[in-house]
Amino acid sequence: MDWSGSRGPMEPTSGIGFESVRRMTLDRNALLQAYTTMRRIREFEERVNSEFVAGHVPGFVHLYSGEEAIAVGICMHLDAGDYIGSTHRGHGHSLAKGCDSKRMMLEIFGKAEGLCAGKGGSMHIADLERGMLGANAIVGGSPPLVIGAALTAKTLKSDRVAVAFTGDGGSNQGTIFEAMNMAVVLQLPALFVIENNGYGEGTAVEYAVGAKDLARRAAGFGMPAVKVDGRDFFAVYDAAASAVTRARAGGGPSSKGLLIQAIRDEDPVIFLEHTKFYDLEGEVPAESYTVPFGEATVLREGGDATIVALARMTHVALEAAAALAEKGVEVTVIDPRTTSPLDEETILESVGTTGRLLVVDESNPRCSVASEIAAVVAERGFRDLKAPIRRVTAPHTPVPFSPILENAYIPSAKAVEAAVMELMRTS
Ligand SMILES: Cc1ncc(C[n+]2csc(CCOP(=O)(O)OP(=O)(O)O)c2C)c(N)n1
Ligand SMILES: [Mg+2]
Repeated sequence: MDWSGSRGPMEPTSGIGFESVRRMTLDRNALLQAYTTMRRIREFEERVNSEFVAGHVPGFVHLYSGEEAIAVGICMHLDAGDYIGSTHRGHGHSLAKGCDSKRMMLEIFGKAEGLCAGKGGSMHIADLERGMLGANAIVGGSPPLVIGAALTAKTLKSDRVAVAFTGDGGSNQGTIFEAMNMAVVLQLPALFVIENNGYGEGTAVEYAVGAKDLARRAAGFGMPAVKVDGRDFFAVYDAAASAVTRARAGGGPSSKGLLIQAIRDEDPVIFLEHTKFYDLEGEVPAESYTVPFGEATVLREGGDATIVALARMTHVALEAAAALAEKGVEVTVIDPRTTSPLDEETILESVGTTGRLLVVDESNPRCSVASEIAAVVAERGFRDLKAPIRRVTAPHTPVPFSPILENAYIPSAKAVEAAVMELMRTS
């Protein structure tokens, strides 16, 4: 939310939006809710202020007067289970999120019946039952907490979102940069609301922000941002509608295939990522999709031999298969995709047709997946075999350091091709 732009921070907004067609999207009840919540925040704080001035309130208080439309415009899109993290100016956020005003006031007075048993006061009001993770005396404190909540929401596969409120001054803290980056990288259902009231204590935003435009910073993290007049409830409400919907739907780049399946699985999953895949490019569906565990994929079909290849070795096997085809030898290439569970049936079915099996694995041969697959076929498909099972693996030695030796160590397409030819000869 930004007050900067053509108008000065404190100039009144013209056409504040009440005649706007946007108004039509809210029914009477919603309009009343918006108005009464903003009004409740203002009156609550007027009382806090008079009590503070009279010396009745321990500690310090920061008021949210004039910013009510932000908290209410955002929080009207949130459900009880959604999370918010607030600033040192947290009364408005708390009330907009549904915290009990009486228990908030008791907290501000340091009473045992307060929301935090009177231990926190104004700058530490929290109500976990309402998803209010807390006001923060530490400027820039809420974004890291909020992405933790967003990560919880994502891990639990809930559709909850988490909103971090921060001031313009707070937006210069390293914590928010780290949180924004992590939110994009981990695809978290998080929303960052920068309440730009023109000043961080006595320092003008024009002085303190190198980029001049706070909203444009978001592009550097790969996240969309909008800038709206934070005094215009309707503008905030509209902007929040699409932002919250996007966060709830988990917008942005996402994990796909086996990785997302692994993340969603209830059991612990070991996901082995081959760094040599990082350079590979290929077409993938735009939307997120899953690949079930225990379902092999047949990458190429041929009747002479079956190659079961693991991970990057699928590419090596396909290269060998193309070379073999030129020699008139047609092979099936199977990628099991997962080794536990292992799709034994697809492998056995293919071996039933070809009668020959070569397993290609980049690991060492002893106690390996290649040996396991060989054993499964020996046990369950022995009668189909026309030739002894073969394996092409790394040697039974540690990985050599020298790049030349390492290249020789990793199974090559040539080695795979030679092994298939050997299979053809021995049958
Ligand atoms: C880490 C940290 N540094 C400094 C302070 C002192 N401090 C309290 S409020 C404030 C200004 C915050 O400005 P902004 O984020 O724009 O919030 P506003 O008060 O304008 O709503 C500062 C620097 C603090 N509380 N925490
Ligand atoms: Mg400020």
